[in-house]
Amino acid sequence: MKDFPKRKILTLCIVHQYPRVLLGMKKRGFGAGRWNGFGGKLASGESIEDAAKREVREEAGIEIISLEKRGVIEFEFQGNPETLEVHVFHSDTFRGTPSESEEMRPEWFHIDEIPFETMWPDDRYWIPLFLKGKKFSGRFLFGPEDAVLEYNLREIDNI
Ligand code: 8WZ
Repeated sequence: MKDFPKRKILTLCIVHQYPRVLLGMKKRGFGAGRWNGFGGKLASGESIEDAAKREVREEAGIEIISLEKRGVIEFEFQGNPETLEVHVFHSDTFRGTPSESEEMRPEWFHIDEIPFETMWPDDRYWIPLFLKGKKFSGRFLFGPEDAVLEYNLREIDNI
């Protein structure tokens, strides 16, 4: 008997070496066809930070050195009781050279040329805060075609 809406935890890591960010084109699965940071689900027993680093290693072929949690965003899809809780990380230091994986095709973007039209529709709201070094928390409700029906977003001092 499921009485409580399910929460699924996801990580999302954006490498930011001013004035560029590293994004990946998702090649298959959830979010395919969109540029995004690197991330995904936790493996069993794994911490959220370890999952964030592992996903970047698996998807972009680089080893994250620095990692800072910058945001937590809840996502809901209209008509679906499941909540996605995405933990957003900032990294500015890594080892290696980004390389394409089965999952993602990495590319650097100048911060003035972020491809918002080909990203999740929430990104245009929170990425400006992220790039200014702010911490934030928010919630987005998506409707048909992943349109943003409602959202809230606020800066926070402590995450
Ligand atoms: C997003 C997102 C619903 C949703 C999910 C994700 C996601 C998948 C894996 C990690 O995060 O990422 C962004 N930028 N918007 C919306």
